[in-house]
Amino acid sequence: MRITLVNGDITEQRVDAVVNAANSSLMGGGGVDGAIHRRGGPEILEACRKLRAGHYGKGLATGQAVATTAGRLPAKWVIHTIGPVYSMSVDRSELLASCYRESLRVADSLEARSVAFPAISTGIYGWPMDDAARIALDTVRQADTSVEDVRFVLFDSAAYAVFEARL
Ligand code: AR6
Repeated sequence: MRITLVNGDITEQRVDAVVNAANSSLMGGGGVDGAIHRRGGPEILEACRKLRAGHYGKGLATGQAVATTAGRLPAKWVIHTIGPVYSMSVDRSELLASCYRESLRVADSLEARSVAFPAISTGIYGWPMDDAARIALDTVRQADTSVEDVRFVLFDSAAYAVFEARL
């Protein structure tokens, strides 16, 4: 597996699957979730509504992942995963690692070979970037997956520098 880092916008990535840092409602939000729904168009929300009407009536649990169409994005699928909110008192690292593992598992089920990840939980959910980068890179490196190309798309140069130092 090849791991690459990009300083940019995940909605512009030409990959098989783009991972969304969503929330359990799957109904959209701010940050990368807002950007993906804006650029991808209403088809993505429509697909999320169908998931909620079916198997995911209570929403998606933290650490899990599920795929929808990517709508108008230059990707085939969006894999929505729910990162944990950072906590100083409870160690939720395993849930953050699970987001990466489960996303790759869903990617495998779609036969996706290239996947773009944002730095899950490092925005609104408050996870410190350095620790998030360690968990992201370790988990992806150790994953048993057929995905060949994993791209971490970091929105700003500070986040990029942190991932670069860890890689
Ligand atoms: N491309 C790549 N990375 C981005 C982009 C983008 N277009 N936009 C933001 N980031 P966040 P979370 C970075 O807050 O912390 C939503 O409301 C951002 O700089 O998007 O997992 C959901 O609905 C940060 O480093 O996700 C949830 O309620 C990283 O993406 C909640 O936020 C993640 O920031 C999830 O919070």
